[in-house]
Amino acid sequence: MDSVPADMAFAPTLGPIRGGRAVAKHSALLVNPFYAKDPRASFGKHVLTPTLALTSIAGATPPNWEVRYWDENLLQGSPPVDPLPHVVGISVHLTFARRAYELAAWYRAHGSIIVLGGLHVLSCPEEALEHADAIAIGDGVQLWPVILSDIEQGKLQQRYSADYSRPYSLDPQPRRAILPRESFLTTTSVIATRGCHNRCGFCYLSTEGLHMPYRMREVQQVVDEIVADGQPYVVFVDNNLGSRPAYLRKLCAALRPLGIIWSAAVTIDVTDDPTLVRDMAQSGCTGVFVGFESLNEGNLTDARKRTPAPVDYARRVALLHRYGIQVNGSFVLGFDHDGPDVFARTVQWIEENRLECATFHILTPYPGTPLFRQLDTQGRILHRNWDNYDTAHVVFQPKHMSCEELDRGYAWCYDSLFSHTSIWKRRPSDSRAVLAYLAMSYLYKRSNRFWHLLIRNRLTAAVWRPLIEHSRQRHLKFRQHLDAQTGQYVSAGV
Ligand code: B12
Ligand code: SF4
Repeated sequence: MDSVPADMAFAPTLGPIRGGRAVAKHSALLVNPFYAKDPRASFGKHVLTPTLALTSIAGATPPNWEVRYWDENLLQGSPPVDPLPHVVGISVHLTFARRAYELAAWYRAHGSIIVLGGLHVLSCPEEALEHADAIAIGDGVQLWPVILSDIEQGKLQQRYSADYSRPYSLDPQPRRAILPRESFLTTTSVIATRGCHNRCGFCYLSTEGLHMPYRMREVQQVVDEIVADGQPYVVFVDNNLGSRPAYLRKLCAALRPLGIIWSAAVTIDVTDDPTLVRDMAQSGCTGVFVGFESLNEGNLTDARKRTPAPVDYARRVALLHRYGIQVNGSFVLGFDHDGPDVFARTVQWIEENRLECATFHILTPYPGTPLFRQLDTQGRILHRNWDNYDTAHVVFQPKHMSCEELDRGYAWCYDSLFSHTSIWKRRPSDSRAVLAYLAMSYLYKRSNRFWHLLIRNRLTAAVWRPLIEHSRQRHLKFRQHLDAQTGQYVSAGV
């Protein structure tokens, strides 16, 4: 395990308050606060693509306001105060809530107006309100222009709320021009759908008070955004791009002529229809992030996750591989049916099925979810220090193992998966794809010092762009091959 460089473990120091400055009228600064990085996971994931929250809000900013962006995780030091923003909008997730509040206090002391929004504001509005001039509960795209207009008119309220039932097509395009383009693998984080057909008890989507019906954007809107940003690789940040297979098929048809490559989070039932998997591959899908969560059916039933049975996961993974789609499996550890054997069983399964990548999470009860209520009622919540609710720390008492066992088991899973032996075991069965797989695996999973260097020096895009272009070219060839053999089994492992 790599050690964590100081600037990835601790937020930048905030300088002394220099009062008496005039705010720059009609200027807004949008901030993504710092969070500590897990040394066991890849640092690369933090600069894969930006959160879409702030670019979406920037897109909804009225034209008479100037808007800037600051992401503390890009390691460029202390956030800007010169010129002093009139309004500072900060995104709050529970893992960086404390930092968001520190930033709020700091900017407030300088004289800016503080607006807080994001998932944690929805889960814990009273807590957030103590640190803000105004809070936005729910969809910031609807609320942000109203808040700015109220500030202009001197009638700012403390709370603003909007649910997610408005037609998605009414949202303006996110404003990606505010991003430092050199700092991300790709700036095209894009969203096509909102919500999910499931409501798993541990997922933030089941937070009390969150009303997020499944919504799909016009396919053409999505395509226009992708074309406008001009990047070869697109990351869909949807909770589950595969919730409506008919929509996904339509989207694939529209993406196909663009010649891009893309990845997305889907549930494994996307493999119910092999022709949909083929359509995904032919439109440029090179990787999917799949929440398998657990290989134990009891855990899935307890979580109320509607999903194919774990015994059928292997066949489904093989189908994705057959169409050259890499699988990053997400596994949650510490459910009530998990004993100390869960770690070795999970890693063994991942290796047997040659998942190119996996992400492990210690079960984490997000406030407001059914899981939180259940564990709280059972007296199993250990503390409410949100900093550690990052799925890398044990914050509840597991049923069939000790907290230490869960903590050690989690670390062991990552150590095993990122080991030379495991990387080699999971190589694609097509020998032509092995070299590219090894290069990507080593760069992504075993180069955290290198990532630190790239991020600090804003070299992420410059270094990754040739690799992405190489993958895209390989995929275009693979697609030709698929086109020629439509309906047959192909193993390219791109
Ligand atoms: C991209 C992404 C990442 C990126 C970047 C995250 C970042 N903060 O910079 C990376 C890969 C680094 C990442 C890492 C992690 N992530 Co993440 N991530 C996402 C993902 C897929 C998309 C986020 C996004 O762009 N959403 C789209 C925007 C438009 O929606 P939104 O954020 O809710 O914003 C809206 C409102 O909340 C509000 N709003 C938000 N901010 C603001 C600010 C203002 C001023 C206003 C007015 C309004 C407002 O308006 C927006 C428009 O409606 C979400 C899942 C999802 N689909 O949301 C998970 C998600 C946010 N991640 C999650 C988790 C758990 C993590 C990790 C802890 C996982 C891990 N162990 O690695 C890490 C740690 C990072 C951290 N501490 O935040 C959870 C959070 C759960 C929770 N209750 O907090 C989510 C919800 C996934 C899930 N289903 O569990 N993540
Ligand atoms: S399937 Fe995934 S996104 Fe959907 S509710 Fe469950 S955990 Fe959340």
